[in-house]
Amino acid sequence: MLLQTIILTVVFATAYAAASNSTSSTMLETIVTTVASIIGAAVVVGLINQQQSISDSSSSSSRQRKSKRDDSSSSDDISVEGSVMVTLPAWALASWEDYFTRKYTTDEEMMSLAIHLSDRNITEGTGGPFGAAIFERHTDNHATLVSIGMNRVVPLGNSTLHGETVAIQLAQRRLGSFTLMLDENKEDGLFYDESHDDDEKESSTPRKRQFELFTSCEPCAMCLGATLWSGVSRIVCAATKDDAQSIGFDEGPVFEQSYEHLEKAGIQVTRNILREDAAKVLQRYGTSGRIYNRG
Ligand code: AZG
Ligand code: ZN
Repeated sequence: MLLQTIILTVVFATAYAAASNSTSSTMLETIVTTVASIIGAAVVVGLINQQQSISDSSSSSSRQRKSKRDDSSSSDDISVEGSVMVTLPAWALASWEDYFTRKYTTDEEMMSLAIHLSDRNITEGTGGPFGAAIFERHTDNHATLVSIGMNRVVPLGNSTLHGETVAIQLAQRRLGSFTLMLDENKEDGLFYDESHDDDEKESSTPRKRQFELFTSCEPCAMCLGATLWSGVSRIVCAATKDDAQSIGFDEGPVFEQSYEHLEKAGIQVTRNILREDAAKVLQRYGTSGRIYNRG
């Protein structure tokens, strides 16, 4: 700004001097000189402004990048380098209303949705043959749908987007919490008020909400871990790890002890619900679908 003021002052002074000193030049020449000086000054000032705004924006975005690194509580960074998109395919969004308004009570009803998602994902070419859904179980035993997921590894170029991890991420996003271990009163069920004495705690401890993960196939090693950290209180599986491995998928280090670990952590495990239906979907994919593994 200082530089611009100096330039304009010099220009006006030059123009004024030209006008007052000229004895030989005509009035017309003086006017032309003045106008040309002003236009020249305007161009110079414009160039300076442009240069300043470029350097301002680059230094503010580098400031922004730095502050994102330094301050984990800052708001979302939506730059390509600083964000990841996890999306459901269009057909799933189109069926959203239908899926969410259905009545769910039995394990079979809920698992049918997870298997349907795995099957449709193959038909529509929107990912691998795995589907999942998270339900909230209510005290009268009926359940409501919280989120759905299907394998999105190849279409979204992201090896972590298995059916289970997509459903977990969308459920947590929807509930605004990094854990599904929530209680009826608090948004984040991890922390109880320790100022209460034990008697009070017993009578006033709010009921823990129950979220259940249904998956069309037993989880791989990654999804076992994701299930543990997700805060769900139950996992229900259809096809087995062997069914997935029989068509070429590598499910990683998953052992019977892995399930025991989940149980010890308070996560109820139920397996083989509609296993044959889910295994048929895997078989259908196995004949023509892309098996991606480490290679
Ligand atoms: C997989 N196994 C399960 N259970 N779910 C997925 O999305 C998978 N992708 N690869 N193996
Ligand atoms: Zn997985």
